[in-house]
Amino acid sequence: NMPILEQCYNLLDFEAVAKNVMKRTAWAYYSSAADDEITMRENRNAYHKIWFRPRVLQDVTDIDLSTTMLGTKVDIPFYVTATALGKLGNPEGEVVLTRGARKHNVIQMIPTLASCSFDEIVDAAEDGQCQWLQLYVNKNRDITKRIVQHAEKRGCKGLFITVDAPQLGRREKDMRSKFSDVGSNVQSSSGDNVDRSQGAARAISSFIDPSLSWKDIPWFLSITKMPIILKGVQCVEDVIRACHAGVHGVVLSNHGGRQLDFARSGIEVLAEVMPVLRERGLENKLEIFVDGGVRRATDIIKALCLGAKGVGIGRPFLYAMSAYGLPGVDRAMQLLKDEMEMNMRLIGCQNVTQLNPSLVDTRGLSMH
Ligand code: FMN
Repeated sequence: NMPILEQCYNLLDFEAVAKNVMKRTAWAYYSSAADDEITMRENRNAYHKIWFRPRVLQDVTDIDLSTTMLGTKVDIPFYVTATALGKLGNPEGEVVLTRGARKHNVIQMIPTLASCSFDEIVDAAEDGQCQWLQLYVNKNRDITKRIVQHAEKRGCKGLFITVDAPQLGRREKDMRSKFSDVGSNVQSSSGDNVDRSQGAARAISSFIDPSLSWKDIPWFLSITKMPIILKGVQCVEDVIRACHAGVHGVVLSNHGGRQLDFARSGIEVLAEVMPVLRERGLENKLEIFVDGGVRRATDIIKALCLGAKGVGIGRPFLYAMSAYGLPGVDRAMQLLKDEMEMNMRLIGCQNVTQLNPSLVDTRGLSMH
C-alpha cells in the first residue's frame, strides 16, 4: 500500500516511500553517509537554526523565481546535483533526471560515475538544455583530459571538480549491504581491480587521484574554456584561495555528509564565507553554490539571502525517481516551485535579486 504520487506533499515524503520500495542495497547506497552520519543530520539541522525577518506590504502579486547560474537562465535557483549510479534506483538511470530538469528549466550536473554513459545523458537533453559535468580526477590525466574536452565539445556549460573526495568516505550502511552488482557501465572503473566487499561507493572509486592539489588548477584552466567550479570547499580560506587560483566558483558542500563526518554544513560555511568576501571586495569574483540537506524552498531562500547563487539538491530527486520515475521527479520539482512562490510572498520579495542578509536571523548558527 504505497502512497500514490499525489499524496507526496513535500520532498521528504519521497524519501519515506523510496525506503519502502527500493532494493535494500540501492537504498543503502543512496541514503548512507560517513561514519555516524552526524554531518548528514547537521545538513538539515543547520537550516533549522535560521529564521526569517519578513517585510510586509510589498505587493507580492507577481513572483519571479528565475535567476542565472554561470550565465544560464533557470526557472528557479536550484540544480540537480551529481549523484552516482542512477540505475540502482530506476532502470533508465540519470536520463530520467535529464527529462525532469528539462521540463522545469533547471540545470543537471552529470556525474563522472553515472550509470548511463555520458553521451546517453547528453543525448537525452533537448536543444539548449544546460548540463554541467561533475569530475572525479583520474590518476591518468590523459583520461581526465579526454573526459573534460569531450564534455565541452558536447556542450556542457560548467566543469565541477570534486575536491572533497581524495578517498571515498566510509559509509557503513553501504558496506554492510554487501554490495555485489554495480548494475552499470561505469565509465572510469574499467581496468581497475574492483573490490566489492567495501560497498558500492568504494568499489567504483579506486581510480580517483589523491595527489590532486592546487598546483593542478592552472592545467585544468588550460584544457577547457568551460567555467571551473570546485565542489566540496569547506572554509573561507579555501574560497579565497580558489578565487586567487582563477576558478569561477565553488560549491560549499560536504558531499551530502558522505565524506568527512563532522564537516560543517554548507549553509553554515556560507554564513562564514560571504561577510569575508564582501569585506575584501571579492563577492562578485566567484559564484557561490551550496548543497546538502536542501529539502524545502525555505532552505533555498535562506541560502540565497546569505549570498548563494543557487543550491544543489541530490537525494530527493533520486528518491522521487526511484519511487515514481519521471512523474515523481516532475512533482518534486513542481512542489519546490510552489513552495518557493508562496514563501517569497510571505517574506515580502517579488524576485530573487531582493533576497539579502537582512531577511534572515542567523544568530542561531553556532559560529556566533
Ligand atoms: N558528489 C560528487 O561529486 N560525485 C558523485 O559521484 C556523487 N555521488 C553521489 C551519490 C549519492 C547517492 C549521493 C546521495 C550523493 C552523491 N554526491 C556525489 C554528492 C552530491 O553531489 C551532493 O553533494 C549531495 O548529495 C547533496 O546533499 P543532499 O543529498 O542532501 O541534497
